[in-house]
Amino acid sequence: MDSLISFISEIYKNFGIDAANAGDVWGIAAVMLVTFAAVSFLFRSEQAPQQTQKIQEIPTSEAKEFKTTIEDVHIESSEEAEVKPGLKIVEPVQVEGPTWRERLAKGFARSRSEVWGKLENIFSGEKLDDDVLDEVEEILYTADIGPATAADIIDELRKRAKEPGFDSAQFKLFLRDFLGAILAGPQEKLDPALLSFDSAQSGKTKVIMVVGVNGAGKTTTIGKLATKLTAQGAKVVVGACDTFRAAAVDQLAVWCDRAGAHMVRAKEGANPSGVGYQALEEALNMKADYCILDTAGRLHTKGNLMDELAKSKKVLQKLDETAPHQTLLVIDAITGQNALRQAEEFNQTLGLTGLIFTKCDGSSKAGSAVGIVKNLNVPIAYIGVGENVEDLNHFKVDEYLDSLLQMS
Ligand SMILES: Nc1nc2c(ncn2[C@@H]2O[C@H](COP(=O)(O)OP(=O)(O)OP(=O)(O)O)[C@@H](O)[C@H]2O)c(=O)[nH]1
Ligand SMILES: [Mg+2]
Repeated sequence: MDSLISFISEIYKNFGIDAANAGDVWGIAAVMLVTFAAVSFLFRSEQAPQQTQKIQEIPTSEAKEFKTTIEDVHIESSEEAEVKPGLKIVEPVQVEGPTWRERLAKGFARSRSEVWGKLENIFSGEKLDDDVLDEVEEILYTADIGPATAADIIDELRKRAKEPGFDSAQFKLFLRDFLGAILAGPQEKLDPALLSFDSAQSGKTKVIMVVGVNGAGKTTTIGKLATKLTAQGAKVVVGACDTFRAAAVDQLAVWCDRAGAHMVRAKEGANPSGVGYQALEEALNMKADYCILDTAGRLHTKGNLMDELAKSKKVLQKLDETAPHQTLLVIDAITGQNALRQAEEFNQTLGLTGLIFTKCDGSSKAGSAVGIVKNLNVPIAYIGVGENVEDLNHFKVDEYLDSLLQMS
């Protein structure tokens, strides 16, 4: 033992440490051991984030067959979600901000100034003769309500113009009633569970498949929707089926993290239907109230988007033959009349149960909702007027028309 102590003392001396007796030798050794343990603990903590990011950094590969994809799917709890540098995420606003009515009015400002307000100006002080009616018709076309609806309005206006005292206020009331009649019918088909969560009615997992062309606002809307539903006490699972680019999945992860929703994600390039299947399986195991699926707006393969979405729907039915219970099409209001063609295609392939109009704030085309609802006979579930959680709300016909026509 003595020779061991003198051997260690010699080593200490080489480092300039003077250990006079056996107590000093063991004391110094103990201090060194504790220091080493603390340094290695700190070092490991710094490494940890890089390890959890690994799964997101696997490069895109060819799309794999459904079976293999299931194995690729990585279940990620909201706590694991991370923000990648450069990712643009808008901070949610505080509830004390503007009311929904104020947001809607602000959102429709462009539609009013560029379209609906002009109608009022043209009409005021003028007789509703053929020239004025031509002008009204021209403006209605720019409102994107659809040529057939615009023509119907003009036909009706010709009759009403002959009525004594038909002034601009009556004209606005007429427009509100006319457009309201088109929108109200399909709204009756809307499932109330889409609008708010009722814990007394919970029991079966509701599967909501969200579709739309790229950039329409699917991911943002799902983030807002998940936030609203979890705030009402619902258990929500979100499936990141858009495996086209990693940034899209990261964007969703941030929303889910904030919402307290459970997210199911896969490696970039994995098969979307596999992710949907795994998300629903996880939602059923967790007895979640909602399973919301964020789908791709375009594919990384040359495959057809509609075929892929139809396949995803079929795969879900292996777990629940009634799924998806809602297939919601997100439409960017800026798209105007082109949105009708898109909506028809999605409806034909998937049988849409609802529409979500986004970006009504950045566009003068908020009227396009009328043409699409009329043609598809599908209700509008939600309307978006900005990038924050509070900028999404249930669609209500009266609110929409009052804001658009500045009725109150
Ligand atoms: N002004 C405004 N911007 C919105 C609204 N909804 C979404 N956005 C923005 O539109 C952009 C595209 O939204 P995403 O949610 O990524 O669209 P996406 O359909 O998921 O797009 P892909 O994943 O590429 O298919 C984002 O910058 C959103 O912040 C809205 O109601 N108003
Ligand atoms: Mg997206």
